[in-house]
Amino acid sequence: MATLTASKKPSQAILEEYCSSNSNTTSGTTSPSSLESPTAEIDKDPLAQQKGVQLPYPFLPTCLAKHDSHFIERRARQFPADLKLPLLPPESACAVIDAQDKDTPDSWVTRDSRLVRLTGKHPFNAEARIRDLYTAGFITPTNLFFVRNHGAVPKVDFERAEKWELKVHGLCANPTTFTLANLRTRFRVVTLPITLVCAGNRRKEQNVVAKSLGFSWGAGGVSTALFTGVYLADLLEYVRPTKGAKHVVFEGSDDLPNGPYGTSQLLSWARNKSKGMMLAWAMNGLPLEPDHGFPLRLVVPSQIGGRSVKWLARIELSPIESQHHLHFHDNKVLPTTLTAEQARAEKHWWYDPRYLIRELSVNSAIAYPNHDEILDTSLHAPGSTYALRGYAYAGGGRRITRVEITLDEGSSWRLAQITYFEDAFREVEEEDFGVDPIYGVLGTNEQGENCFCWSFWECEATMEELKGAGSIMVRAMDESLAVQPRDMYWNPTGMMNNWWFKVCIHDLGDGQLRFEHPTMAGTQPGGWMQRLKDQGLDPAYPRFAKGEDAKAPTVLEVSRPAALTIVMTNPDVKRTISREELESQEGKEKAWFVVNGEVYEGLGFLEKHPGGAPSIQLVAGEDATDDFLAIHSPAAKQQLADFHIGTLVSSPSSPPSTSEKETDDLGPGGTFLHAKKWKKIELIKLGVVSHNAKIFRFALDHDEQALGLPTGMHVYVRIRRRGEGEGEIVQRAYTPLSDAQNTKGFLDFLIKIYRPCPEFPLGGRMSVEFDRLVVGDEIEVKGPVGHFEWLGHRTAQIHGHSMPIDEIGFVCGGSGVTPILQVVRAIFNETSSEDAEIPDVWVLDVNRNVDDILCREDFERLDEVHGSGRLKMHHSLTGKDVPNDWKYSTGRPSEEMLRAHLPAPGENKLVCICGPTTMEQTVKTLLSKIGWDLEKQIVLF
Ligand SMILES: Nc1nc2c(c(=O)[nH]1)N[C@H]1C(S)=C(S)[C@@H](COP(=O)(O)O)O[C@H]1N2
Ligand SMILES: [Mo]
Repeated sequence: MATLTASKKPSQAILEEYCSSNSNTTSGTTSPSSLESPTAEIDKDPLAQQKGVQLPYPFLPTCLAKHDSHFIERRARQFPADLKLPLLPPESACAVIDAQDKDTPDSWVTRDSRLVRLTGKHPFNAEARIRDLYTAGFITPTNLFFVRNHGAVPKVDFERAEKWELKVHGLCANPTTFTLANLRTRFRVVTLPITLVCAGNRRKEQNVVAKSLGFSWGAGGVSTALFTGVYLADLLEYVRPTKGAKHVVFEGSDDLPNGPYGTSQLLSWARNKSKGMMLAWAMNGLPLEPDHGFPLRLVVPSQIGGRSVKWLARIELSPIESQHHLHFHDNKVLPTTLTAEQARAEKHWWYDPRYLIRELSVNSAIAYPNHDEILDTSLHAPGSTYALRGYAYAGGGRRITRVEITLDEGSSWRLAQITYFEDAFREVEEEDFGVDPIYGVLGTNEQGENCFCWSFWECEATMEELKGAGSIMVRAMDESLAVQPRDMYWNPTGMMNNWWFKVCIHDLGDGQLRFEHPTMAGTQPGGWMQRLKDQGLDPAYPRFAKGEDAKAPTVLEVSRPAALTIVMTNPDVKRTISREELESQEGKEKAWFVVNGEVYEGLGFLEKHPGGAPSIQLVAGEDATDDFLAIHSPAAKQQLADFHIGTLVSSPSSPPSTSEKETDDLGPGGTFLHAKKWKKIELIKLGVVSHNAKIFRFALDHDEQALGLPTGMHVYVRIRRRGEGEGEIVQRAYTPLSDAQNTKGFLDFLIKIYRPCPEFPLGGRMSVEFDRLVVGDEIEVKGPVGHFEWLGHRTAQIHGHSMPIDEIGFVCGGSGVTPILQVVRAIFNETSSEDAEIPDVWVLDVNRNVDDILCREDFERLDEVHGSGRLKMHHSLTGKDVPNDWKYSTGRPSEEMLRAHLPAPGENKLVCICGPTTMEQTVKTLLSKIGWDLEKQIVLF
């Protein structure tokens, strides 16, 4: 990542600052050609060498290609006519930037104005009108292909694309970083037609029933393209996953508030070529457009679009699923019993693996007749028919085996004809297609009977039938006999909506019929659902039967839980309580606390409280409004009324105590930390370093404010637990990763996440809480704490006594490296002054696998810039996957290792240890054996 030429984006920049070592982990087993320039590989490209073929180099998306007119049309290479494959649509693009994109970060991306924007100007989320989509045919022209961007499009120009690196690492024997040219030349190039569908397709229908958490897709969140690239399975075979690898984690390079977009696949699925997962650089025979992931994306057929990571930069073989924010907080179908507000407030639902969406579900929609289409039956001869048409798709490679139409709301059905254009590709013989310079080979052989594309259906209805009907409804069935339901399964994210697609017919008289679709995409008005709702009817249970219109329609009872109005007081409670009473001995003993000006008694609930008694005792006699409201579910809030004992009244003698933030606000000159008071800090940025390490950036009070943390000291961090054990406070000392002396306005923590596992069922409780934080969340810090301080000028202070230091050794493990980095950085920073004298520094860093080593490059850089070899850095790996070219130690710290890689014991020498407790204890024992004075020369951080 460090080699990318584009301007650094914040989240990437955070990672680069600390973790660019990751980009160099290409191990020795990589073939040497990866070091050559990518252009050299293009020259060797067997495809490029075929004579007489014009390759689209520079391989640029239409959006970035040079052009002289305001309108560009490029046509991809068509397949030979005798293969009888569907024609590729012309790709056209307007060369002028849409006015709506002008003042956005996407002001360099050209877009087709026919796309309907669903989320205002930015980010860009758009779909084609269903009629445009359907008439464009089996293969959707790229410019009409739906777009789902969570943020700004990463700006990738030709230069950056040429140097694009796909880093593949983690639990594999041959971790490798690939350029695009590497992919093209090392693996077989394949092409497959694939339909992508956003899990939110048809969400507008759900949003009319009750607003979900997502924006309003119409039925156009689906499109099909020919994707060209290499099989993910081939790449996995090349890097050789090792024991323990269960998931393949993918990360894009977009810059989103909670870190880049990322998600994962089960390794067993990813390895299976018949599932068709590809790393693709081309779409419809031309380079991917920026909106679709230029220069490289993952394409996962038959699963929801959200799994097809765009702008793909990193793949990690991991023992656990993706830990990316959007892997958990997107693409879920949560139970219908939850309201959107509950889902937003109660985080644990999002971590329940049962609610993850993988494969698409069976779905269909109607394109003919269109919304507001008018059919004048009087112009048609009696007995003539209208062709109802639309699309149908299913997931998991399953074929659509049935599409049925009803004109009487499900009393009777008729079968539609289904056309599977995808079969044309399947029927082409491998030899007949050969190896195309652009498309490579057709992947349909490996695909077997799996279906990756939508099908089109058609069904005739006579004019008379349509005149006599109140509606047209369609449902499809797939080969597992799953069938679309009549009723909507409303859910908080509004995903996977697949109830029958229902079009209402209005008889306008004189033989004229007007058709009305359920909704119009985005904020466009129209559709029978909103119309019914406006009439006070429930759009989830419509009745269209002809003739029934005249009857007064019954208002159906809404079956969804209504948003709760929460009453947290007991109307019978009339007592008033003064602040003195609240803060009195009695108040403390009975655990009185205040929420919204009302006083509650916590005593009777101490034992039952899921967060344990201390969480209530901690706020005894205090105002707990913020904390209470922030961490409790609506259900818990409702319970509060039972504990209501009175209303707080303020007396003139006791001014309400001011909040911590105000009393501590020292202004830009003062430092942030307060030794006695907890101060809130807000998470403003989050970066994923690897499957078990993340960087969290928190804002201080002011941009120019320094933290106020002496070198070598720590801060206490406390977080209130959520989900299980809600409300309980977990607290631990941490050292920031950011340079505490020179960083202003924010601080970064690098947290190694210890998730629950069979050996440690609770995981690292603090790190688990960190893991759940999202941008905007607050935690609290207090400090500084610690008994060690580096004073500079070869002097340390230990328990208040200063001590001269000639040589200093550090032994660390995991994120124990961060306090050590603080001290080592401060030591080497002293060398910028002329007469600096610094001690010799030894660091021994013990980790399980190479990928677990944190801040490796920070140390290397310090050594390069300041140290002239005075930093003696050594590593040891305790895990089994030791790279072939590993030049350091293996195994847990031994006496021999400590002798070799730490200073010899003596006067003016010191060893600091920071890591997991068991490591600290072992090292301490060994050091005392070697002759170190445990009392005076060993510091445990
Ligand atoms: N890096 C990245 N990949 C991404 C997304 C994103 O926002 N960032 N959106 C996902 C979602 S939710 C969908 S539906 C598909 C949409 O792909 P498209 O925009 O090419 O149609 O991309 C997926 N891949
Ligand atoms: Mo999506």
